[in-house]
Amino acid sequence: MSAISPTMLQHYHDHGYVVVPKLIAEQHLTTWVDRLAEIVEGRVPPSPGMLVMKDVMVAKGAVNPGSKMEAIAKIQDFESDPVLDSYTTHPSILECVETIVGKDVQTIHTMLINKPPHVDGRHPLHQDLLYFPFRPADKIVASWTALEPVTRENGCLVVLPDTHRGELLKHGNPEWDNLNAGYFGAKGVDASNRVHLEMNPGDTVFFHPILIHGSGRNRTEGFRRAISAHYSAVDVEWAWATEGAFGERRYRIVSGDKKGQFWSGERFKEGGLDPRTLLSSSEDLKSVESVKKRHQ
Ligand SMILES: O=C(O)CCC(=O)C(=O)O
Repeated sequence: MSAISPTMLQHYHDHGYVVVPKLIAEQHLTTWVDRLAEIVEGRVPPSPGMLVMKDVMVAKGAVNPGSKMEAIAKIQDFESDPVLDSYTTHPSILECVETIVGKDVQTIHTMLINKPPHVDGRHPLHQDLLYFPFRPADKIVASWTALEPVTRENGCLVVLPDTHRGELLKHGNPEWDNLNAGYFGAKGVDASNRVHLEMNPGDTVFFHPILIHGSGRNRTEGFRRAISAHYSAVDVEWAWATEGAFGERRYRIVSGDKKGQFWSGERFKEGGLDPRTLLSSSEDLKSVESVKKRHQ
């Protein structure tokens, strides 16, 4: 049975997000953190298609990390790693996802965000729909699970409630000195109503892809780690005119009759949206290209 009650579902529809306390048991969280360590410390090779991304301040030499773990900003696209993928297919997560977007879902993105101490590590306020070719937006949802206590001090998620009812905004580099590649900020955002989501290990927030959100700096000596995936219903349409800056990707169906198959809808809609028009400058495009290159 889904951990999202009708009242919680109403909260999601009204405000664009809902936090489900203690959704994931501690033993799973430990497994995923241990796997991160194995990959980062070179004891297990990154699985095919996985991007292990250094923090920009470490990459620039502005910070000298005290350990390999302190150097990493995130792991992206971990679905070919069976240990991390057990998050993507965790029954409690899938039940909640289906409660929100309907039966039969596929994964469209996965990541483990590390946020080490001593680096900037902030994620500007943005909308995830910027990165996804599928529509309608209501059939997409993010899950984000705290792997350790997540507080204002260590850079918890920040959301702007109700903004999921707005439009997808233009995004760009907010001109911070140390912004990780591929991190963009939505333009013209009023952040005065922001809510900080402090969470305990295993707590999971589900949020809408138009909800404006981001995260703060880690001001502690510890890590702030979270594991996250995006899902959509299988019956979505491709809205982009191009394959987009993040390249060709296969979308794996994780529930329903077609479980294990890949999304087979038509790509590249004629007259559709060119996702590059959502970025405000060619410099921003270069930043996306650099992520793409490292991913190949
Ligand atoms: O975990 C974080 O710090 C921010 C994650 C996020 O907002 C994202 O990747 O879209």
